[in-house]
Amino acid sequence: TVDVVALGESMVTFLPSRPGPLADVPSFDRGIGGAESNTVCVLAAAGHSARWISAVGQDGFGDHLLRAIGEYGVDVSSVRRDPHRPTGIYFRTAGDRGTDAHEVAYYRAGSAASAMTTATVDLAAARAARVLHLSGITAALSAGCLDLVRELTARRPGRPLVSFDVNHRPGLWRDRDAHGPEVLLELARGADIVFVGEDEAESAWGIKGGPSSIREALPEPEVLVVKQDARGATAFHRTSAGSRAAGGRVGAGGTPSARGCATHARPAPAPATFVPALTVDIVATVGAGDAFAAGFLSATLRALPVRDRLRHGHLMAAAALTVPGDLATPPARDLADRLAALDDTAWG
Ligand code: KDG
Repeated sequence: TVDVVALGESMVTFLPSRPGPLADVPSFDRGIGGAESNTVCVLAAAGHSARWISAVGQDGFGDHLLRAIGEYGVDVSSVRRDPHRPTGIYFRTAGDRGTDAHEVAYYRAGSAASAMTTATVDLAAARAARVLHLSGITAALSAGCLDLVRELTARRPGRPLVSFDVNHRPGLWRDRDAHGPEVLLELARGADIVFVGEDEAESAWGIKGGPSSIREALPEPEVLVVKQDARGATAFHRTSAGSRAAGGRVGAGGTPSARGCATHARPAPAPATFVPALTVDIVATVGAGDAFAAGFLSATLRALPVRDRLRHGHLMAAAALTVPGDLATPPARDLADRLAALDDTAWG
């Protein structure tokens, strides 16, 4: 059993050498991306044992992803090599520094990862974790991938704590039969920890009233984290008697059996905790949500109070916001020092 498993598609990413529309960018730098592997790389860099589960092609891009993600200390031994399908890639353009006007061009339809199903993925390896991190992107890739996410978010005895980042990508749902927003709500209801953007909840689900309205629509998860862009984030954490969180191996969860046998008779009300974000000079917002989830989960695994989970999330997000690519992973010691150096006034 590892601290955290993340399952999802990763891609080789191509970052523009200068701002401007895709048609005008003359060259690109290679990076790696994929929301779930981004999260698990940051967690591994923070000292957690971590595994990434996916499929990549039997090609050079697949080799590169396995090597690059492995170099973060992530176990990639459960990633399947598919001889018949390619590794997905994507290109990104950039707005001028500090603006987030960018386009994304995916080349991932028919990729090795989009062909993942419950039959091809090692489900036991996915479940052998304290936390299993998933996102709505996987559900959008294919009917087989959606079944896989449904299987892993089904409440059953002994499952790990399931973390779900909604990650609504309208472009990926466009050609699918399933209706993305409804599916994402259904999947989020099955998770223990849910991350969603306030703007995302409005665009996907039409929820306008901010964090408390989102919580009303999504009372089931033990922990709901609403990200509010540069302002901060609000977490609802149900801890009182009557909830499934009767204390356990990780801070946000109960014992596996207590969690797995969840009846959601009536969820106990969850108090809201708001922590403002750190102010940074933003280079690119890509990967910030993934890093935020990593910080929050890292602090959850260490059973820290919810305020500190949010602080860790903001700190990791701040690092990702200040680099052009998806990933910025300062060494664990550096992070600990930076966190200790921030007194309460830094958080507003
Ligand atoms: O969160 C960053 C991701 O969006 C990026 O790495 C690409 O996973 C990706 C996706 O599917 O959009």
